[in-house]
Amino acid sequence: MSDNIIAPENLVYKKPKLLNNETMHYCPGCSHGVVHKLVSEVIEEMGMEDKAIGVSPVGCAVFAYRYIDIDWQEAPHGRAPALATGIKRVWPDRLVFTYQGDGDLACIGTAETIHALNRGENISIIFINNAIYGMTGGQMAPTTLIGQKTATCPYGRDPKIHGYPLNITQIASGLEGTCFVSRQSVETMSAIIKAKKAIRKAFTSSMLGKGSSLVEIVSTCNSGWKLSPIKANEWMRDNMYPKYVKGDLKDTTGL
Ligand SMILES: Cc1ncc(C[n+]2csc(CCOP(=O)(O)OP(=O)(O)O)c2C)c(N)n1
Repeated sequence: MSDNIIAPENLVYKKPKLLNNETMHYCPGCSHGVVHKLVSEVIEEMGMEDKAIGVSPVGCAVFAYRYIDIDWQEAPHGRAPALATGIKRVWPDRLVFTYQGDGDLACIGTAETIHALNRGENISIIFINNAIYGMTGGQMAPTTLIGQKTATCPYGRDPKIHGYPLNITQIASGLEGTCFVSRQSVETMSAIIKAKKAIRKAFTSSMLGKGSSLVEIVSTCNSGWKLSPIKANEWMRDNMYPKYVKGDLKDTTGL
């Protein structure tokens, strides 16, 4: 089938120019690759290829800088929003975003996350919530669900011992500094289209100086969850969505 009979909005496999030919290290079925593609597409569509600066985390996305051909800065674990703050304040004309997992953003980096968002820094945070520490072998994260088994809670998360799942995106939506807070996913075409729109709105509003934005992507970690990619998507739908409800939690952008 030739490209010219496919409507542009349905052409999902076209590779963005910013995504290079490096072989990604992500596991088959992992959500990171799709989100990398969306971030690349949005930057290209905004014409910000030479002005985008990503801050990569410690976690599975630690090598994000290898795959998307823009400027990157690597942050110590959890410190990406503080680093992004500095970069954006020095270069206000740049599109500055962080790309972080739930362990990075909602555990070791909770303080940096909350305070950057509360200050209303004109940065965007892309938050990959797979309810687990993927890179280090599937330990419990703040976002791990009640009853979910991980390497460090093999009998399931028990709130009496481990506390409750942290809904940091909801907290973000209650902060005065945020202008756009959204929760999306990338397991179906319609979900991918919505996620891309949210990323675009986040990036656009930070360039317009409207404040901080956060887009959570409810994600799978089939290796950490020990499920096939298809089963992982089913598990995500059945277990993650009731707790991490998708949609826009806050939008004061007027966009
Ligand atoms: C200061 C510090 N503490 C702990 C670690 C070990 N560490 C590396 S990645 C990681 C967890 C990352 O999990 P998450 O942010 O959820 O991202 P994922 O790998 O699931 O994408 C941890 C604890 C580290 N590298 N540095």
